[in-house]
Parts: sequence; structure tokens; C-alpha cells
Amino acid sequence: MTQEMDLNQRFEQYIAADQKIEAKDWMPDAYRKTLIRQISQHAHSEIIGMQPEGNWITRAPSLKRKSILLAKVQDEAGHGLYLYSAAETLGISRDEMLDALHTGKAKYSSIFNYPTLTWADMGAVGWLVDGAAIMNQVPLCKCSYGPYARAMVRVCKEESFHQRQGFQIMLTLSQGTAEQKELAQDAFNRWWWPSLMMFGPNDATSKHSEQSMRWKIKRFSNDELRQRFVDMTVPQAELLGLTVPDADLKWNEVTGHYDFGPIDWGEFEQVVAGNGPCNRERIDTRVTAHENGAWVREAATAYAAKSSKRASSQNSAA
Ligand code: BYC
Repeated sequence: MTQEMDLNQRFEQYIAADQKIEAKDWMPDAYRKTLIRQISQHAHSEIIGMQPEGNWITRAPSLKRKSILLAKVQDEAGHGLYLYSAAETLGISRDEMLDALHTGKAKYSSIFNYPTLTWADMGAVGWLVDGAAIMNQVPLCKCSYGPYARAMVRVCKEESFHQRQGFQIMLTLSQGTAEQKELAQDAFNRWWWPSLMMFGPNDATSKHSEQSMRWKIKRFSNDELRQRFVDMTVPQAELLGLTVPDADLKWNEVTGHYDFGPIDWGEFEQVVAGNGPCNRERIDTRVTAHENGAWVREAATAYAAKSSKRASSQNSAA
């Protein structure tokens, strides 16, 4: 008991001093559980997030656009792998995490349950979804858990490239023909509100924020980050000559921020509960891909076993 108190005290001192907690350090069970929950959900989001954009790789309008989109989708796979690895350092296996995703026990970001209907959606997703991801994830580079914080550094660099490529697609479309500009506006209309929902429930109802902020896992609340995103994105929309689909949006001289209209939390809850436009399709596609990849996993395991057998027989001969 006293030993646990000492360990807890040391943990609290580390947090207070902004020192990183590492995989082998003692940590409270609830801290470990919160990290496993958040990091695995984040990893699942990256992997499921490959689907809406992967849907357009074969239909990209040019070879250049195709190769850029292909690279972006591959980057998302890489992000998923760093994040699964970071979660594994906390004592959960990859199989357990994937099983939770495939059986619907684990969440992933609501945003990836919306369909990508036109090429302009590739612009809107890069600009808004990756833009929101950066806003949320840059502070995670300073998360108190070392392996997560370090994984986020590279993720954020790549997300910045993704955001710029999305904005560039939107710029090209909004400076193109009237029809192209209309496509850009239509994509903006459909992705704006779901992007605001990515930041999670508002502060009054977010059940984990307070504790996560105390542990310095989260550095800002959901509402703070959402507001920053709105403030950053509205001037970008003006530059594109597009209209933010919110009649209540206006600059507030007093607060120095944009006021925006109410978010449809009913829609958010439905999507998180599995009833969004594409939830079923996303999980079915994911499970099928996993099943089709069984032979690759088996071959890799057999190869690894053979290599380690060879290495150990060389060691014993030496
Ligand atoms: N969708 O108490 P709260 C990306 C859940 S970007 C679904 O505020 P927390 C990407 C939440 O998990 C997207 N579920 O929780 C970008 C919790 O449920 P449980 C992924 C959501 O954890 C471009 C409950 O609602 N980013 O990957 O303090 C291309 C209560 O919420 C959502 C990350 O995961 C949502 N939008 O705060 C490709 C970033 N929002 O677990 C990929 C890391 C909330 O109690 N995660 N929920 O059943 C975070 O920063 C935080 O986990 C959140 C939520 C801000 C998302």
C-alpha cells in the first residue's frame, strides 16, 4: 500500500514536472486504460480513414493527383501502425485491438462514416478533416505518455502535407469553371458540420476531458480546439471564395472569435452509435480486408519463425 502511494506520488510528480511517462514506468490503472482507449481509437480512425479516400484512387482526374492521393492513403496506414505500436507498449495486443474494432466494441472517428461522393470531397476531406486532425493532434505531441507523443510528431508533419494538398484541390476547383466551383461548395457544405463534430462532445458533456487534461494527455478541451479550428478555417474559406454553410456564423468583436451555430448532437450520437450513412460498409470492408490478408500474416509469421530458428542455431554453433 505504502509502496503504491510512493509510486503514485512519483507519477504525479512526473506529470507536474512535464516529464514523460514511459512504457516501463509505473502508472495508475485508469491512466493506462484511458491511453489504451484513446490511442487504439485513434489508430482505428487512421485505418478506417483510408476507405473514404481510397474510394477515389482509381478515379483521380490525373496521374499526378492519383499518385498524391495514393501516397496520402498510404501515410494513413503508417499512422495506424505507429499508433497500434504505441498502444501495444501499454500491454494490449494488436489482435485484441483489431478484434474490438471488427466486433464493433471499439470506436473510431465519426467523420469516416460519411460518403465521399465527388472528387471535390478529396479536397474537402484533406482541407477540413486533416485540418481538424492537425488542430487536435499537434497538442498530442506534448502528451504525457512518451510513445504516443513521439508517434504524433511524424503523424502531424504528414497531416500538414495532407491538409495543404486538400486545400490545393479546393483552390483549383474554386478557381475553375462554375460547375467545378459548385462541386467545391457542395463538398464544403457536406463536410463542414461533421468536421466540427470530430472534436467530440461539448465540454459540458465530455466525460473524459477533465481527467485527461489533469493527466496532460489532452492539453486543450474539445470546445477550445473546435473554436480554434473555426477561427483558422473561416478566413481560408473566404480565400477560396466559398460560403461557410452556417447562417449564424459571425465575427464576435468582444471575444475575438467567430460565433457559430448549434451542432446537431443528435446526428453525432447516431453516427457514433453505428447508425451513420456508412458505418456498416466501413466495418464490412475492414473485416473482409483483414480476412483476405490472413495469408500474408501467416507467411510473415512462418518467415519470422524460420529466421529466428536459423539465428539461434548459428548462435549455438558459435
Ligand atoms: N467520433 O469524453 P470525450 C484521424 C467518443 S482524425 C467517435 O470527449 P475523449 C485522421 C469518445 O471516444 C480522427 N467517437 O472523449 C484524419 C468517448 O467514447 P468512449 C481521430 C467520439 O477521449 C485524417 C465519448 O465519445 N483522432 O485519425 O476525452 C485522415 C466521449 O467523448 C468522437 C483522434 O482519435 C468522434 N468524433 O475525447 C485520416 C485523436 N468524439 O471511449 C485519419 C485522439 C468523442 O468513452 N483522440 N468520441 O466510449 C482525442 O483527441 C480524443 O479521444 C477525442 C475525444 C477528442 C476524439
